[in-house]
Parts: sequence; structure tokens; C-alpha cells
Amino acid sequence: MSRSDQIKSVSIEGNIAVGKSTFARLLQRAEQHWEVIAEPVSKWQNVDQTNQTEHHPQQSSSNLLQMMYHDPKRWSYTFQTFSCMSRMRTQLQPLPVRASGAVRVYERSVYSDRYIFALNMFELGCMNSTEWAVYQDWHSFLVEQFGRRIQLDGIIYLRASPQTCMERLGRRGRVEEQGIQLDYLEKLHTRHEDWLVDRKTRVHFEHLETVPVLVLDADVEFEKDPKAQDNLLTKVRHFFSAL
Ligand code: UDP
Ligand code: D5M
Ligand code: MG
Repeated sequence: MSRSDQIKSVSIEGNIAVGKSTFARLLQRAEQHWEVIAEPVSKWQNVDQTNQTEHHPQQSSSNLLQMMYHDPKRWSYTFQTFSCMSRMRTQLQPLPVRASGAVRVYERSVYSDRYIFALNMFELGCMNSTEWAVYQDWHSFLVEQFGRRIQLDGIIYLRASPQTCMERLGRRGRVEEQGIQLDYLEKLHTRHEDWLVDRKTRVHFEHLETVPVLVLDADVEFEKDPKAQDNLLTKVRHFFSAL
């Protein structure tokens, strides 16, 4: 198979509540040969514990997302292991769509896990330097082992001000996120800008250094505005056709 026949992999990146899932649903409706894979948030909210020992028989799941927000120092490293493993699983899933021009679109990636969240957790002191070193070691090892299967051909960056994200976060009302402050969204915003706009985050995978990035203005209210949606879709079609 030549490179141009291969199914392309693209991730949608952006701050918490910027509108990634909403945008992903829009893409899924727009073209049959775009296959959208949602972020596995529900897995993080329901960690299956059915294999537990008999000492804890009554509990069958725990909410790791809530635990992380409630006690980040205790749970950030654990959260990073679980979120990254679940993203690896989704990125490695076999491909049902084989049409020419097919594109797989992921909501976030193993790369935003590292260069947005894990790095931020380390800089906030929620992971210590040993946890950070261990994390980086296995992350690099696994990504290198999976090679092409886990690489991205492009990134769509939904870019909006932290204030817009804060409003949308409130509107969505996900219980675990109710303690999130603007300050946290500002830090994540800066991480996205460093990585995807200014490209000054040090990355450890060659293909990421040159991966094409489409920056879309997500401050506009696109959810219920067909004209804004058409405008975004035109840019996406153009971007995909050049990958
Ligand atoms: N939303 C909105 N206007 C938009 C896009 C999204 O009000 O143009 C709302 C959406 O209905 C949801 C919230 O913003 O209540 C967060 O959106 P989503 O879950 O898609 O964000 P994600 O966290 O996946 O980026
Ligand atoms: O992201 C889903 C939720 O999960 C949101 O509260 C951010 C959080 N999240 C996602 N990945 C990570 C990592 N790697 N570390 C910490 N927190 C994370 P949303 O933007 O709502 O789709
Ligand atoms: Mg989402």
C-alpha cells in the first residue's frame, strides 16, 4: 500500500470543554469515510474492579477522574497510566473503514496526554520527579514500539480562550469538573499554544516535529450554527486532502 492510500490518523486537540466532542460528532455526520473515535472518559469514571480480592467484594468500580480532581498529588500518576493505556488501546484498534480517503479522527491522543496533561501535572507538583521520569520512560518506549500504528498524520487544534472554555465547562456540568478554576484552564491553554502554535514544547518523536496542524477558531459558537459549521468543515476537508 502506498503512503497516499493509507488511512490517515488525525487527533482533535484542545482545552477542556472547548467543544471537541461536539466537533467530533459534526465530523462523523459530515462524511461516512471519516471514522470518529471518542475519548474514553466513561472508562475513567468507571474503573472496573471485578478482579479484586475478596477483601473488597462490595465495590465494583471507582471513579478515577473524580479521584484525580479531588486529590491530584495522590492520583495524577495513576490517572496518567490509565488514560494513556486507554488511548493506546483506541489508537491501536483494527480499522473497519477501508475506503480510499478514509480518515480516523481521535479525540485527543497519547501525545496530548504527555505534552499537555502529564507535563502540566509535573510542573504543578502533582507528580514528583521520579513519577515523571518513570512515566516518560514507558511512554517513549511504548510509542516507539508501536511505530507507524500510533503516529498521527495531522492535528486539528480547536483554539478558544480559557474564558470560553470555562463557560462551556459550566454549561456541560460534568460533576467531577466542578472544582476546576480558570487558572487551570489558562495553564492548559498555554501548554496547547506552546505545543501546537509556537511549537516550542520539546517532543520526543520525530514525526511530531513536522506534523501538520490545523488551527480552528473555536471561540465562535458553532454547535447550533450551520454556517459556522460549514466554514469549519470546509477547512477540515482542505486539510485532510493535503495530508
Ligand atoms: N458547546 C457550546 N458551543 C459550541 C460548542 C460546544 O456551547 O459551539 C457546549 C457543548 O454543548 C457542551 C460544552 O460546550 O455543553 C462542552 O463541549 P464538549 O463536550 O464538546 O467539549 P470537549 O470537552 O469535548 O472539548
Ligand atoms: O476531557 C475529559 C476530562 O478528562 C477533562 O476533565 C480533562 C480530563 N483529562 C483528559 N486527559 C487527561 C490527562 N491525561 N490527565 C489529566 N486529565 C485528563 P474533555 O476535554 O472534557 O474531553
Ligand atoms: Mg469531550
